[in-house]
Amino acid sequence: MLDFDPGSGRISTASADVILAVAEELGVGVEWVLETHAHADHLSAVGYVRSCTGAKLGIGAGIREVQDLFGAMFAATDLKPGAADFDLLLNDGDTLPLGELAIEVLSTPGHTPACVSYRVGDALFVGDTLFMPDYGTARCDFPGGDARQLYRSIQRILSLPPETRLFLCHDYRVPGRDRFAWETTVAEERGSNVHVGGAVGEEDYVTMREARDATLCPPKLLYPAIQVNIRGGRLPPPEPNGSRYLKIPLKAADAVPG
Ligand SMILES: N[C@@H](CCC(=O)N[C@@H](CS)C(=O)NCC(=O)O)C(=O)O
Ligand SMILES: [Fe+2]
Repeated sequence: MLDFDPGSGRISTASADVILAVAEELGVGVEWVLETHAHADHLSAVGYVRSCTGAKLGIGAGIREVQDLFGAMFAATDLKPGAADFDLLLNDGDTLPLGELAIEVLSTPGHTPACVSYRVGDALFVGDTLFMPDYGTARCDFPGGDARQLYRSIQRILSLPPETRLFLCHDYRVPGRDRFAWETTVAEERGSNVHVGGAVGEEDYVTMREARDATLCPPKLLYPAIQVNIRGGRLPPPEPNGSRYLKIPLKAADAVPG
């Protein structure tokens, strides 16, 4: 991700550079930069990584829907037609070569329409679907989100072999747990995920998820993140004065003059 300070508008690549340095130390090339979805809480560094490495940028084909929803909200007329800000629009079952391995794409929408997971051998990168068993699952109240769809995507993940290792996008560290975590297994999620573990049915899940979502605040970086991430990590174009801006759609009380 890009480091972003909303107060000053300063954006830096320090965190991304740490990852690029690891690749360099290992002597490996970066062939693919694969997004699990257009993140709504941080600015993606994929554009920067792509420009440093020549890697191809992939994302779920549902990004077209996300671009339609948010492109209109931000009047982002510079979006390239056909989601061409991305090199690859991935669909369920697509595979990408990775040395002697292959990366398999699983469509896992619900948190957003573009959500995909990536399977490499017994490892699955699940994006925002499941979180650690003690935290639960992703929210479904962003535009295009759907709790029923997420439930079905999660059932698909949980039907994989129990020993499948799951790598998560976020860990919100529940109170009482002092360490961050990023890896779990299908067996652990099936057994004890607080939202879907045991035999939670679809209707109960949807009721719970929608009730919880109604209590959540938008992520602090929602608007900045979305404007960069639907552009494949590209900043918005400069205004006539040469500066680039991130917009905030206002919801002002009627009494406030416009
Ligand atoms: N407080 C966080 C919220 C981030 C957030 O909403 N995360 C999403 C994933 S992008 C989520 O699914 N959260 C689940 C939850 O809070 O229950 C922020 O401001 O960034
Ligand atoms: Fe997310």
